[in-house]
Amino acid sequence: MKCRSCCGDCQEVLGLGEQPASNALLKSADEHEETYPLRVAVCTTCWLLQTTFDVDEKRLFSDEYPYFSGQSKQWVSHCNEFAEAAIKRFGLNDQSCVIEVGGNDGTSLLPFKGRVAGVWNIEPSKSVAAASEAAGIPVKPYFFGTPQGQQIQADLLIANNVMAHTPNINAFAEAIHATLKPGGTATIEFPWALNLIEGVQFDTIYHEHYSYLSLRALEPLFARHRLKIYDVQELPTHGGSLRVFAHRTDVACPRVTSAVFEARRREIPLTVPETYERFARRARGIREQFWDFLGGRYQGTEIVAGYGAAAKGNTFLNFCQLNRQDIPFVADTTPAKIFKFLPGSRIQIVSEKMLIEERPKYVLILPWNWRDEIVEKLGVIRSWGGRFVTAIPELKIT
Ligand code: DWN
Ligand code: ZN
Repeated sequence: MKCRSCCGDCQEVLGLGEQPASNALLKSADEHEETYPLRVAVCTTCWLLQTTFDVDEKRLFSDEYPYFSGQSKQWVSHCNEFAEAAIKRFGLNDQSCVIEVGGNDGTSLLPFKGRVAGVWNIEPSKSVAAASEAAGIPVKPYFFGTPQGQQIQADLLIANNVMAHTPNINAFAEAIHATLKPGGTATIEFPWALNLIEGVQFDTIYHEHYSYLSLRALEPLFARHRLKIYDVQELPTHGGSLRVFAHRTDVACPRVTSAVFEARRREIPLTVPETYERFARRARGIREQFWDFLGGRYQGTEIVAGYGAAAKGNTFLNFCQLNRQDIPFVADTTPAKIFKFLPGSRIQIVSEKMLIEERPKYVLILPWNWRDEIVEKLGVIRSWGGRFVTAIPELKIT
């Protein structure tokens, strides 16, 4: 296949089986669902890691999109801290415009509200867009990079965990250029492909994520669209993310920081084919390890409940071919998810209260990226000898 960014040749890295869309929750356990081949490949020219099969984005980011970013306290603090730092660093004031692409329920624009001239959330999914409007964050309801895009321009353009969500990464990059005021900055956060590979975070791979981004893959893409990355920051979110700062190249650009040079150096392993072979071997090893854990429960009678109906959890459950015989239910706090069924595995989502009532011996935390927050709030399971389990990057039972 040809690379979605530079049209170079790609080599397959890992197959994760036939999988449904990760956020397409089912209303009943026997509802029909579409599945699509989930495979990742890497471009040997620009080293962009990417899925090989494009599911229509309108199917993935439907009107019932159930992921609300405001559900995690840590994410809310992350957004608040960024807003404070950005207002200071970019001197944002009552003349400035801040735009977020895929701003979901408005969580990260909220702290800018009232402190700048205007904020806009470019968000096509109706469910989360409605929550954004309700929170007082106005929405432009279109897919960024598509022709119907309105011409608004930003002093600060935020694109957090969204650039992977487009099959047409070139149109997205071009839209960043078009949406930035000449002296404006775009800040783009994504789970860093370096951590995905080194931390065997294969569950981050699902149809919604068409690309797995690195500085190396973004720099030539941005250069083609008259954008330059002048700074980067490493972040702990989503298993280790990178935030890049990009500027238009048709106007004077800030000096490139040493952090950019350092990140480029750290990414050298991403240009070595053996890195990807090792990653695929380790992903299959994690599955074996989890099967061994499930098989080893006392006479198979101890309940292993799931916690967190995360998109990444579905990749894991479906790659391991698990169902409600293995994990009888998964708890989640998102009202829109409770009582629905996970795609593929068809395990029911329940409330946190129901999980506690069932007194499971093990609680498998599917969004391992929120492990600390979840372990702290669910400490009550210790009172009946319950233990927490995470499977990635290796089985951990505490
Ligand atoms: O790119 C994407 C990332 C950024 O967010 C998306 N396509 C969708 C989503 O991925 P995810 O679903 O893997 O994200 P999370 O944030 O790891 O999912 C956490 C899940 O766990 C949510 O359903 C909320 C839930 N949760 C909960 O019920 N109680 C989370 C916490 C922290 C809690 O205390
Ligand atoms: Zn490429």
